Amino acid sequence: MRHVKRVATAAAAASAVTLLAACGGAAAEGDGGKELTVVMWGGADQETPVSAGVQPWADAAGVTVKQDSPSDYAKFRAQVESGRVAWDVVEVEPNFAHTACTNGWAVKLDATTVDTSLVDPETVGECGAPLLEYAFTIGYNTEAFSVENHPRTWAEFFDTEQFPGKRGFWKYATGAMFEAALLADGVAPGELYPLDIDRAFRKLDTIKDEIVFYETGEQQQQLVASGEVPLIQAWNGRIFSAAQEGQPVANEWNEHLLSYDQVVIPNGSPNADLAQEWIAWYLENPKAQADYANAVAYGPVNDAALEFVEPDVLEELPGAPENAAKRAAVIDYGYWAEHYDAVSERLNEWAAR
Ligand code: ABU
Repeated sequence: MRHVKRVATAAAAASAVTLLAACGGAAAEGDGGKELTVVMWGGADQETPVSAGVQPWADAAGVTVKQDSPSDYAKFRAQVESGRVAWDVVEVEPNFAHTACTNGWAVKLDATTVDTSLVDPETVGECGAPLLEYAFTIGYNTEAFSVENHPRTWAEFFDTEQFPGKRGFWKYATGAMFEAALLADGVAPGELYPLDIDRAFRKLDTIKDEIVFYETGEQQQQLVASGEVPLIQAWNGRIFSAAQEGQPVANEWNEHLLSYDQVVIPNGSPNADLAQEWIAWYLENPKAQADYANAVAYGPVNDAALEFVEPDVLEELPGAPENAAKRAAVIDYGYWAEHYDAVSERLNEWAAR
């Protein structure tokens, strides 16, 4: 994992906040035992990072793992501001990790517990530790489009005459729809940032009637596998795991956009010390990361994991040489830390029109 772009430490916080008392979370420990509540993006593919990446640590440490989903930035902030924090570890995008850290919604990684030297420093924030590397690919339904004849570029993804049917995008501004629209409109990959949002909206206007937004990874898989939305801007691992289950879907890697997620600890988490311990364990455990990669084909964050990844899965990772050669760009989360709120507001208004 060597290709990501750090969130600029100087990036302005996207939102102002009045932080209420951050102590004394609301989550009670059921039977007095140790608990850790983990929040990710939901669906079957949340089971794997938990079973491979959290449970072995929990079994050894005598901790009961609880889960919630999907990650939700408004809920995260509301929990912290109300002082009633039920979540302990939350998978988020790096721009949110940065914003949460700057505003005091997330706690800093404890350097005496968490050894971040084990992973690419570009992926580490003051509050966020990397969990996985992934790519926004062109996901397609293989019954609607063949391996030989499907969109291979974002320009073709936007071409509804040559490739008819609905197009799916993640409903969040960071879901890479703006990057895809600009690439489709002819912007050179190296000149994507700062994003020309007006130009991106003009391009999105051209296919607006065909756009379907998904909220969770599970919806993404259902929409493309059912053929309801035969073309979707996808998370590569969701398409990989659906294909493994026999669903008629495939990733087109050409012009993919590289990304990664981090985990953060909400300020006021009732089990923040355990959360720090788990993060430390995860970064130190290549086998756990490899088990996760083998199931979902997301890139591990500690390169030592690669030796435990199955050869056929290695080829499906964003860092595989053949895939990496097809990369259009790396998502710039420094840009997004600054612009997320404003672009989200515009996106919501545009979608509602
Ligand atoms: N943001 C991508 C998360 C990976 C997944 O849940 O499939």
